[in-house]
Amino acid sequence: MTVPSSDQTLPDGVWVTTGRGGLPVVRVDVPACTGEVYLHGAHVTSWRPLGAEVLWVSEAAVYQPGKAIRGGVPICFPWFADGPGGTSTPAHGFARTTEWGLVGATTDGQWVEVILALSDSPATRELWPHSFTCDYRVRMGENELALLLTVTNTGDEPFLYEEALHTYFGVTDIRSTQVDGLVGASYLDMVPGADRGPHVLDGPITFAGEVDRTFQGTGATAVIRDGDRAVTIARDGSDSAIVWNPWIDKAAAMGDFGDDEWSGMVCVETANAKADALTLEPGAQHTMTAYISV
Ligand code: TA6
Repeated sequence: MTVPSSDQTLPDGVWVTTGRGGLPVVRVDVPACTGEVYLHGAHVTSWRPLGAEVLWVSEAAVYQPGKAIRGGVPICFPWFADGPGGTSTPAHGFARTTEWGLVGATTDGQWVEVILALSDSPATRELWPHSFTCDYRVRMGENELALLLTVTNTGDEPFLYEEALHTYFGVTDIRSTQVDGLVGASYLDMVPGADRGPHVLDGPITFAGEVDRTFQGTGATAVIRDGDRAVTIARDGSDSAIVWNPWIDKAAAMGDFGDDEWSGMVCVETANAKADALTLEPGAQHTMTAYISV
């Protein structure tokens, strides 16, 4: 369990405590918002601007080492799904199931920024033989949650990687939800048995079954329309977006996803995946940012 040293000074409204499953969690409680980030996976599990939760976490989520928390913002790194070659495990990489270090937190009285870091270790090098650091800044405010993931190649060989902020959003009912902003973008249909494509999106994304689309080559801003609510996901340094709802059967097949929870969530993910995978030269770094606003 990596918690700040005793002399770590955290600003008022930010503290480390023991969360679900006995895992260390950074809690934020300032006038603008409350929120929480588990050190496990640097996993944001709550952002409540003015008391209203924006993220979704399954009631059946498991909080234990080695298991990704179902919901919030899992960090997929250094690959997405089963990776560029289709053979990488664990699914979505190891960052979301590794404990990150808490570097510190700052505040300007309105927003709070929590900074976490991950670097290579014998365990990560077993899975992915490269030296790296990840710096993750979680900036929570009244109107925006900004997530900034910076990857640095600290080795002496170039490496190729994928990354995603696999964000789960709560919605009233997926059957009356739509995702705007990606019209005209090219996507791969990843639903098992579907024509993979690529396809070009010709209208808003609506949901009447499992949807699993990996958009490529687009930095367009997506908007989740949930009744009179709109949640905007703007991206910087991201050329992929993934939109996912498991629908009934896939939800029932996941042990950490309630059978009836499928209608209350949608993933709109900020990523660089598949054809948008990145190559970093030694010493180079890249930052991908999601700006989530309500
Ligand atoms: O982002 C969509 C996706 O790749 C889906 O295919 C589904 O597998 C989802 O991620 C969840 O993956 P997980 O490994 O967290 O169960």
